[in-house]
Amino acid sequence: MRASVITTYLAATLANVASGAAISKHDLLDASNDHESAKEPVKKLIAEIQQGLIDELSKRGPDAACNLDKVVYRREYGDLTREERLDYVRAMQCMMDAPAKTPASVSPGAKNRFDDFVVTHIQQTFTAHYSGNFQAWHRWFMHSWEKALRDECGYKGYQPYWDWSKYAEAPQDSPIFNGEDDSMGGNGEYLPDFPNSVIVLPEGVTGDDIELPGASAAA
Ligand SMILES: [Cu+2]
Repeated sequence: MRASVITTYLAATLANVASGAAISKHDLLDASNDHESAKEPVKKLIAEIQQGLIDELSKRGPDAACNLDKVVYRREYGDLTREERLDYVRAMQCMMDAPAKTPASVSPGAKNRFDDFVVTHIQQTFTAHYSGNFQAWHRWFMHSWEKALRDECGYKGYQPYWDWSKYAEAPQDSPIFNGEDDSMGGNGEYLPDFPNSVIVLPEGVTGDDIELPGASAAA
């Protein structure tokens, strides 16, 4: 699967950047052929970065504006409990039920609070992407989304993330896309004749054996 090759390429790249070593053709070949082993250096790198942050924040003491007591943890979607996932889904739907703040003159398509964030991302893509703003802009964007979920929809957790490398071989089976009521939805039905599609999906796991949540209940 192409996704796993990209994952392992990134894993190898990150690992080599971290160690300061040059990336050889051999490393890339190894990474593209060995998905599992390529994850280990990335896990190690993440653990080192987290420990470095904890060490740094520990030194600051309780009176610092940003200190260890104020750190929040964002977890992988699959590591949330079922109750936590359901709370996230509920809060997301709450945002979709709340009216947009974006004026129609800015985007008539923004109908709800979820759309506000979609529109903001679409409209600022060409300045937020392809530039040095990329990481800072997205961190602020996700923080704003997380804050809106909590402040406006009573979400109790923090923004989860998706470690797609964990599920690259079968994303349709992952907790985030398995179609259960505590997921973000399923794979949808395969559309064999979709002439205007830019991306033509291969038949297979996108077959009609997978349905969106609620589809079977409604049938
Ligand atoms: Cu973006």
